[in-house]
Amino acid sequence: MKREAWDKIHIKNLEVFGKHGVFPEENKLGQKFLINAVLYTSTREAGKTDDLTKSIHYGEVSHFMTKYMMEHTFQLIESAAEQMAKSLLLQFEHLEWIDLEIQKPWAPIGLPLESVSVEISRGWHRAFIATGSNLGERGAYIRQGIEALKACEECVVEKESELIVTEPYGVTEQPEFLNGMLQIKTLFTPLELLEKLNEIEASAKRERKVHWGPRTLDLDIIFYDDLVLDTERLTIPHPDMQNREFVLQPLAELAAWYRHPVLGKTVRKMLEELKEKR
Ligand code: A4P
Ligand code: MG
Repeated sequence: MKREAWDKIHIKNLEVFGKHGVFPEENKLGQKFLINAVLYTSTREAGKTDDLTKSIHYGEVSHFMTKYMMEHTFQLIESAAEQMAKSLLLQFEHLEWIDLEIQKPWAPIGLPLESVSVEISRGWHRAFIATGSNLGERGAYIRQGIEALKACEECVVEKESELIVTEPYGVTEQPEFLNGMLQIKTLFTPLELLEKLNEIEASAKRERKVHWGPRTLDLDIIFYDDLVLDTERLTIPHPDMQNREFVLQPLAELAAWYRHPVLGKTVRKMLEELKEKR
């Protein structure tokens, strides 16, 4: 869901005392900070039932932020905002997205400014990750990959497809593959997610030798929200997914209705068309 589509809870000018700053006296004496937060969530269920547990307790969020700002010391308000936004997103179940502003009204720069502040926007993204292996203990490598993603605090594995045995595509002179699909939510940017996946592949002793060749573990990003990204290191959606039954079949198990942001077709439609071509 797009950020604009969520409901919002506003916390305005929460005053906290902290010791963040690049000057030693700031870390020693401390000063006043003001926090503004917009919490994106769905208040619909809480609104209908009058049940606080279905929403985000803004009192708890305010106390959490106050404590966080007091217990940590950062040089930069950029870091304070970044780390606190992450902790809030991990802590509060119904929090999908947050706009967080940290103001420093007494910034010691020797000039009469009213205030300086940093404002960031952070939240959960949905991504689909294709898993593949055609060397050694294929199932164990894939499970190892899934466990590594689960162990990473920035990622939550929401759904896993069945693993299917597939004929090699591209370079056909190689063993059969085991393929699957994961739906995750993640706080990582697309590039950070790629780096994490590469790290997990490397720990499964993957060696990049032959393009399209055999591998112990392959983890590809298929979709990331409805982002369209073309860079040297990363293409999203995966540029060849519509031609790969070993991607579309497990993806259809999790999200047949998902519409490709460039081709405009659902996963189910792409899979049907591919099967017709066979
Ligand atoms: N890269 C760009 N976009 C992406 C993306 N969306 N997700 C870059 C992941 N990586 C992406 O990939 C090379 C580089 O692609 C990455 O470093 C990243 O910067 P790689 O996995 O190192 O190289 P590769 O796998 O040898 O090449 P390629 O083109 O990624 O191969 P594929 O597409 O992974 O295909 N047949 C069956 N039945 N099942 C399979 O799983 N897999 C392949 C490999 C061939 N045939 C197969 C299967
Ligand atoms: Mg790959």
